[in-house]
Amino acid sequence: MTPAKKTLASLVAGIALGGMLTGVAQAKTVKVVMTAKEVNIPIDNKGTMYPAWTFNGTIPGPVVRVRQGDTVDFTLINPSTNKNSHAMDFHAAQVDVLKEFAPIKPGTKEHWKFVAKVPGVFMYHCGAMPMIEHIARGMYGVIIVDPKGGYSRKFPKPDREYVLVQGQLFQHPDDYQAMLLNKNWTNSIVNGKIFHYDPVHDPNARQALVAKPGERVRIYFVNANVNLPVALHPIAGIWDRVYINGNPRNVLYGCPIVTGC
Ligand SMILES: [Cu+2]
Repeated sequence: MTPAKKTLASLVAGIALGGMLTGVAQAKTVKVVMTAKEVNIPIDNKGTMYPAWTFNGTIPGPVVRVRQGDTVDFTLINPSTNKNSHAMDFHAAQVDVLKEFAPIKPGTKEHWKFVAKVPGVFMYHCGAMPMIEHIARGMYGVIIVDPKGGYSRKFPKPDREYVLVQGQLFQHPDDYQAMLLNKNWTNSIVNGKIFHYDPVHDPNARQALVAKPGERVRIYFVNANVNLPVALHPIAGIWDRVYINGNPRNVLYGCPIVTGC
């Protein structure tokens, strides 16, 4: 197995978050608009292009962040330039799967709302068929639902936050039968690129996760692999606290590896 094929994600980087949770606040409505884009994008640090399907043109799609109790006012646009139907499935939403999550054709758009009732870090993804191909090609992302009570002793305020989303890259992007059988996958990607933040294994890597000594860093991790679990391990370190699915009530202490994601 090559280093690229390891599912042990080297913890080196991610999408830095700016908006941090502060005190208790009133519930609000958060407008989110996403456009399904079938585009060629670089899949590694050298710039190798890949025929991706995306939300807003990137893998993963944009991070959505709301507070528990907020209403997400969502619009999905599927431009007429696309060849395929697309959909949105927020794992933070409790709605009618046949209605809100239904696919829409190119040249159309849809609008729906949901209340984010449960705190945590949730995947979102396209649910159009073949779903495994839409996800493997890049139609996934993260919604963070901050707890309505704010920070606490059990859920202390971090100094830095990062979002890491792991995906699985397949040799043939349109061979969904191989994806179902977990065949012909070639690389793990973190936030859309092979060795994205890993200058140890890739001299072309230009980004890394940074932190000063003594800082508390919170990682929001989502496994968007279509057919593999992940064992997320900080090399030469131990997770101080792990919140399963990002819910502050699901706290574990002193974990070297997080499995079952
Ligand atoms: Cu799709």
